[in-house]
This record gives sequence, C-alpha cells and structure tokens, in this order.
Amino acid sequence: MGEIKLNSLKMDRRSFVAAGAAAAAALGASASLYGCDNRLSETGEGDAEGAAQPAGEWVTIACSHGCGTRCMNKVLVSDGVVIRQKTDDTHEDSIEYPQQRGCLRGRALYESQMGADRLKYPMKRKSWTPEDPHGDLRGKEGYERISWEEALDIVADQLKKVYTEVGPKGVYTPGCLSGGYIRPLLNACGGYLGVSDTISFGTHTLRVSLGHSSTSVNDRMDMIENAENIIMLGNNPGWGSNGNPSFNFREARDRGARFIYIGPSYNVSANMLDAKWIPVKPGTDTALLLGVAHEMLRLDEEQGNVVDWDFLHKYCVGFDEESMPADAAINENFRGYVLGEYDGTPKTAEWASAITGAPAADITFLAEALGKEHATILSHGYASARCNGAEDLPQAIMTIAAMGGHFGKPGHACGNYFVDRCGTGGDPICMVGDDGAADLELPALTPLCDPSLVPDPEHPDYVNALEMWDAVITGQYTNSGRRGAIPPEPATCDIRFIYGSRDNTIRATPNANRMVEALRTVDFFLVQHIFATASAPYADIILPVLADFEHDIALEGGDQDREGFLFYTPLGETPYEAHSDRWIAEQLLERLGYNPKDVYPYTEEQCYFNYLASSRIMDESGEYSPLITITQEDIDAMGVEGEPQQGVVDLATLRENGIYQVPRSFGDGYTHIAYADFIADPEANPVNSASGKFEIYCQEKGDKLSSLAFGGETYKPYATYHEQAGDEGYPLLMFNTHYPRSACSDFDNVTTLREAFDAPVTINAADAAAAGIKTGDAVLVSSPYGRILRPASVSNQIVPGAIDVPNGTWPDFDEEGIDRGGCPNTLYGGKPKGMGVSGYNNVSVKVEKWTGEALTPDDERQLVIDAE
Ligand SMILES: Nc1nc2c(c(=O)[nH]1)N[C@H]1C(S)=C(S)[C@@H](COP(=O)(O)OP(=O)(O)OC[C@H]3O[C@@H](n4cnc5c(=O)[nH]c(N)nc54)[C@H](O)[C@@H]3O)O[C@H]1N2
Ligand SMILES: Nc1nc2c(c(=O)[nH]1)N[C@H]1C(S)=C(S)[C@@H](COP(=O)(O)OP(=O)(O)OC[C@H]3O[C@@H](n4cnc5c(=O)[nH]c(N)nc54)[C@H](O)[C@@H]3O)O[C@H]1N2
Ligand SMILES: [Mo]
Repeated sequence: MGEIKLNSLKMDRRSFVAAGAAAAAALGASASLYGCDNRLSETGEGDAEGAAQPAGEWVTIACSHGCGTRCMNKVLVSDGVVIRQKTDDTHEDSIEYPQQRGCLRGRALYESQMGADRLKYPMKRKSWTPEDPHGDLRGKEGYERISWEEALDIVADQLKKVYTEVGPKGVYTPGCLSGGYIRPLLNACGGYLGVSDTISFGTHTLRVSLGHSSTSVNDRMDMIENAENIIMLGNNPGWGSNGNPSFNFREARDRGARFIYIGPSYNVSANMLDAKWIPVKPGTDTALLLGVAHEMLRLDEEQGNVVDWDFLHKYCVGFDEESMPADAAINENFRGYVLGEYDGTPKTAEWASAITGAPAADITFLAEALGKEHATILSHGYASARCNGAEDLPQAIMTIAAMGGHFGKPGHACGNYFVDRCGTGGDPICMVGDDGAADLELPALTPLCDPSLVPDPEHPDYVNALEMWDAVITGQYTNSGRRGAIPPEPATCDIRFIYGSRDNTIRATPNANRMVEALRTVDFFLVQHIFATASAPYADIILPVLADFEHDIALEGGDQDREGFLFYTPLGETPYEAHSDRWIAEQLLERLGYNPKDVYPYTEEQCYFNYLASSRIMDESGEYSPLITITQEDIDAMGVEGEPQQGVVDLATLRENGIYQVPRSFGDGYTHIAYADFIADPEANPVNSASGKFEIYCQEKGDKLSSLAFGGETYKPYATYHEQAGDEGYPLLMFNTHYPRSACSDFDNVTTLREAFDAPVTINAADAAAAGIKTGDAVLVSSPYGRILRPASVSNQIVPGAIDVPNGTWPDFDEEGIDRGGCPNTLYGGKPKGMGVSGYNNVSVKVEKWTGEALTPDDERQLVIDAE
C-alpha cells in the first residue's frame, strides 16, 4: 500500500556471506528469511536450498531478547558447529495448539552472535594505563590482546581504587534494564549509583504505568471467540512480537472482530487486520480519550445505553459525585472535569480533535464502539506511555473502559495484550521455575569502601537517564530514587568507573553524543559483552562473554508463552576465550578478597536443577503441581542435591522435543476472564487500591505524583491532559517504532537484517513536499541535542507533523559529530519532566534534505573490534 518503504527485501547474499564466520555463512538466507508458511511439508532431495539434511542433531536453544516473547529456536549442530536454524515444527499449527514460531530476528540469532564482530579475547585500549587513562583517545584508537589474568587484575585494581578513593558514588552501571549480572558483585563492594529510566511503560510510581500484568486481560481464546471490537491504542504486534500475537489477532478478525487502530501512523499490524485508523499526533492520547469520554456522555444522554452507570457506581469510585471515595480531598470528579466545570473547557470532540489531529467524527466513532452494548476490548501497546506528559494516560485508559463496563466479562477487556508473554492473559499454565537463590539468606560482607558510604538498601540513589551523562561530567544530579520513588533532591557524585555490562547504553538511553564526552572524562570504562556494541569502541578494557544460548542454564523465562515450557539445551561450546558473566564476577570477587560462594551460593548446576524442579503446571481448576518428572538417576547424573519428583513429562522427552505445550480448546478451564472474581463479588475480591475498586479518582495518585514531580507539575486525583511545549524551531514530533531489524539493541549488528530493513525516517508526504524531500533522499534530522542522517521514506500513512525514526539503530558518529547510524537517542535530550518519564515518542525535531557526503547503506558498515 502507498509508497511507504516499510522494507525492501533484497535476496542478496553478498553481505551475509561477508558478515563473518564460515559456520554462520553456511546458514544461508534460507534460515533467516524463509518460514512464512505455516504448513509442515517434507522437503525433497534436490530442493533449491539443497534441503537434504546433513548429519547432525537439532537442539532447542535459548532465544532470550528484549522483544518480550520467547519462541522456539532450533539449531542443527554438526561436528560441534551450528549449520542451520529452524523454528517449531514439532506439530501441525492450529489456533488451539499453535507452534511457537520464531521471527526473522531469531532466525538470524547465530549470525548475530557468531559474526565477525564477536569479541574473542580480553582487550585493552592501547594507550590506557592506570597512571594516565588517556581518556581523550577513547573512540579514536585501537586495542591490544591481553590475558584474562591481566584483564581481571586491572579491573579488580580499578574497583579497589574507586571504592577506597570515592566509594559507591564513584561507580556507575548504566545498563538500565540489565546491569543485573554485575549487581551482586558491585553490591558486595559497597554499592553503586544506578540509573533510573521508566523505559518501556512510563511512570511506575503507584503502578501508574502501562506495564503488563498477565492477569489483567482475558485469555486469547476468549478474545478470539467473543470480542466484537478490538481497539488497539498504539499496538504493533506485527513488528513488536512476531508469531502468536498476530496469529491470534488474525483469527479474531477472521471470526468477525472489527479492529480499530489509534496511532500516529497506519502501521503494519493495522494493515494486516484491516483496521480503521484513528490518526493521532504522538503524545496526545490522553486528550483523545477525554474527547471520547465527552462523546460517550453526550451519546448516552441523547440515545441512552452508552455509559454503563451501574458499573461506574458499583465497581469504581470518583466518576461523578455519586461515588466519591472516602478519602477525597477535593470536591471534584472526572465527569465534572470532562464537562469543563472546573477549568471552563469542556473536553469535546472538537477540543480533542484540535489537540490530537484526529477528526471529530472519529472520536464519536470511538465513543460508539466503546458503548456498553458492545463486547469491546481496549488494548494498548506501550509506545503512548513513552511520551512526555503521559503520566495520566494509564488512568485515562482504565476510566474509558470502565465507562463502557468493559471488565470481567467474556469478550470485554482492557489492558496490554499483545507484546509480552506472547499475547494472552491469565496466570501461566506452564510456570517457569527459578534458581531458588533469592530465598537464601546471604552473609553480610565487608565493603571495600568506608561503610558509612554504603547506600541505604531501601533507598539507594538513582540518576534519571536524561541526567546521567551530565552527572558524569559535572558531578551534579537530581536524586529521585528508583523510577521516581522519592521527591527529587539535588545530589553530587564523582563517577570514575563505568561498568558496562549487558548493555549497549549509548544506543538505548538519551543523549547519545553527550555520552561520548562523558566517557572521555572517567578513569575507567569497562565493556563486557558478546560482540562489539556501539559503546565498545570507547572502552578501556573489553571482556568477551558467552551468549545465553551457549551456556545460560537457568534462564528467567517469565516471557514464555502461557501455554508452553521451552527446554533449552546450552550448546556448551566456549567460542574463543569467552566466559560467562558469572565466572567474571567470581574471578573479580576472589581478587577483591571475597568468597564467591557468599555471593553466588548455588553452583550453576544446582541453579539449573532448582529451576527445573520448581517449574509447575496448572490444571484446569487452577491448581499447580510439578511439571517435570525427575528421577534419582537424573539427580545423580547432574551431581546436584534434590528430591525425585513426579511431573507430567520426563527430562529425556523434554530435551528431545525442546518444548512441553498444553493444547487448548474454546471454553476450556484455562479460559481466564480478567477481574471476573471482582465483578462477581467486589467485597470478597477487591482490586488492589485503597477503596478496593477501580479508582477513577485516586487521592494517593494525585498527592504522590504532585509531590514527586521534577518540574513542579501538579496532578489531579483523576486523569487530565498535560499539554507539552515543543522546542522552538523544531516543528516536527519524532516517535520511534520498535523496528523489525532489532530486538532492543540486539540484532542491529546483523548485516542481512540491515540489508532487508534500511531503517528510514518516515515522513508525511505534505511535510516532505514542503522540504523538497523524496523517498530515498538522505535527510538530516536535528534537535537541540544532536543530528542524525538517514534515508527518507515519504508516506501518506503517517500523520502530518510527525516523523518515525526507528528504535534499535546504533549510533555511529562521524568527525563532525553527526550520527550516521541514525540512532534516535542522539536526538533525545533535555531535563527530566513530570515524573521523569522517558519521553522518547514526542521529541521536537526538524528535517532537511542532506546535500553533503552520501550516506553509506547500513549493511555496508559493520563494527568489528579486534586486537591490532
Ligand atoms: N522488533 C522489535 N520488537 C520489539 C522490540 C524491538 O526493539 N524490536 N522491543 C520490545 C520492547 S523492549 C518493548 S517495550 C515493546 C514495545 O512495544 P510498543 O511500545 O507497543 O511498540 P512500539 O513499536 O514502540 O509502538 C507501537 C505502535 O505505537 C505507535 N505509537 C508511537 N507513539 C505513539 C503515541 O504517542 N500514541 C499512539 N497511540 N501510538 C503511538 C507506533 O507508531 C507503533 O506503531 O516491543 C518489544 N518488541
Ligand atoms: N529512543 C528510544 N530509546 C529507547 C526506546 C525507544 O523506543 N526509543 N525503547 C526503550 C525500551 S522500551 C527499552 S526496553 C530499552 C532497551 O534497551 P537495551 O538496554 O539496549 O536492551 P537490550 O537489548 O535488552 O540490552 C541488553 C544488552 O545485553 C546484551 N546481552 C545479552 N545477553 C548477555 C550476556 O549474557 N552478557 C552480557 N554481558 N550481555 C548480554 C545484549 O546483547 C544487549 O546489548 O531501550 C529503550 N530505549
Ligand atoms: Mo521495553
């Protein structure tokens, strides 16, 4: 449709082969690009891809990335080398018993982690010495190979130095999501300064976020069978969670559900589902929903049967005067606000249209679809929460759904469906266990620093992501606790050591080019990773680590499909000199005078056993029992401690199949209807709020958010719209769709994926015409914080006034500081606002046609770091 260049699949293998290791090359394009057909069929001799299967063993490996889904990823291992990849073909695909099919990224996993950019051995930046780090040369010089002994001694010495000279506030671990692997080590030493970013879901305080709770929406079988309208507020499963979420949606559509999509562009998922598009400017959804509320009230008065008054009065507080909570401190309610009783502005469809850009008639259309007579699901992605001013959006979504009574009934639901946990609701049928380590009481350790400097474990300091590089440069920041838990207060630090583990921070967090400046000021920057990341060329020491599929045996599996349990077989090979993050931490602990057992009490084998033994299966009445049968022989063979147990599948079968999955049927006992208990008996089954009901007016929310805001903003106990001023001279709003070529930071190093998806800036046809821009032109996108270069894609399927810069691309700065990698975080900066939310999706920018040196296509650049 249209001229939008969503992707340009070129089946050219040139760069794929160039990308690296012979083993990876042997996978060929068949592994990474095939697999769109759901049917199983035998491939014959002489098939175009030479499908006669070479000798070897297929094993299921971990495919654990930030996509929020876990799919089956199988590799064919022949003579210890992975030569092919495929996905779930253990049974025919059906809606009742779907395969756990992987996506194009998963199928490029081996290329991503075993390419030419794989880190092979420890390296040291040439001119770095303990006496003089030569920080100004970070990013400008090469590396030399060193031994693990030398590398670990250097890191341990630097840790000792910073803890004795400065203390925890000299150590920074920027990986906002993932620093998890090194936190136990740094906590033993005395703590560290963390970075706080609301990342995915917006404000977290008081659970006011668009985060996921697996039980807050109905099970997929109910959605497929019973929903009449499915409203998607900024969802994009077609790109963001390939596989079963889209499969479920398509089935719902085929069975008659009508889809409505709200967002700044008509995305691939809306396209796939023939959705009606309600166009909105990024960051204005709360205004849209207020307009919908006004229209619902108007339609209800005119024709009746639109607003579910019984629901509002029985299950909610604060919609109108009739149902105020006991602790209400002001005499206001949501209905009065919508009608303009307090500020003189009724939130009419025209009012909302002027702010959002959505036609007023579309707002009326939404109000009708949300009426109480319709079985409507109001589903949302997370993008709309990653906007400045989105603090009240979660409450607004809940309020609108409550106005139509869309909770607790078949075919009615409200919440996030379709990114995490494979797009369904309900407690897991197959519950992945854990390693049991969290249950152990660990001995108190003597910190390396002055004990008085160790942070209060309840309230350690955190720097907001927007301030983090400034904090490194200036030593000043605003401490607001983790994700805005305490009122912001000025604080100081003296960052000397940055521990970059499991992160690609420079691409994932704001102010990418300020990071370069900041990194050049510190004593020591350590990068510990699988392959060369965009931050790695600035590191002083680089440590190569193992990929999850090579070794990680007790994986956090919370994102697995509700219905299945994937059994991963670690490949066990140690490529080059890579070691696990845990091994590195243990080596460092020893060098620092600790006993690693005091930090990691269980062996990796014991962790693995505990994780298997504690995995559970639910029966149709909701009771859990052990999933896996484990015998004494299994325990002896693993060399661990434990008791034999009876489950529903034995270890050998599980290993062979790589999965255990429960087939479903419509109307079975697993069909979860969210909040059904609360609706049946609200007194006996209250929701988790002060009143035990849905709080359309929540006193605690208003008070708490107002006391915690960075810029003196105030929040009402009910949802209101917070207008955002843009930066003068930057007339367009940038948003960042999570793009198919990567899963967060991962996979963006894959040359074949870069070739297939060139990550263009999508711009509205009228805005492009005004700037003389055509599809394929190079454009310079600027903000007050930085500049990037990208190819343009001109489209009518994006609203005027907004551009889409794909999320996931890695920065690549040229000598002038222009980012030729096109990372949106080069453009996002400024001071934290409101609750300090990550406002990635409403950033002020401008776009010009680029007339300088031509762009090199992304697939012709690859970052490889090797010793010289
Ligand atoms: N391929 C791929 N998949 C991923 C990821 C990835 O990086 N790549 N990341 C994973 C992660 S960590 C997360 S948190 C999820 C993210 O999941 P989401 O946040 O749901 O995904 P996005 O792609 O950011 O946005 C979904 C849609 O919302 C639209 N949108 C953007 N801004 C707004 C707005 O202000 N209002 C409305 N109504 N719509 C808006 C976008 O155009 C897009 O089409 O995806 C996960 N899946
Ligand atoms: N501009 C903009 N920025 C965004 C977003 C946006 O929409 N726009 N989205 C935000 C969102 S929703 C999210 S969730 C974040 C995610 O951003 P990231 O923090 O980049 O997320 P991941 O890619 O999951 O990061 C994990 C890193 O750990 C590495 N890793 C994996 N396994 C191992 C291991 O065993 N050892 C080590 N040492 N490393 C390992 C991965 O390769 C990856 O580099 O990005 C956020 N940033
Ligand atoms: Mo995320």
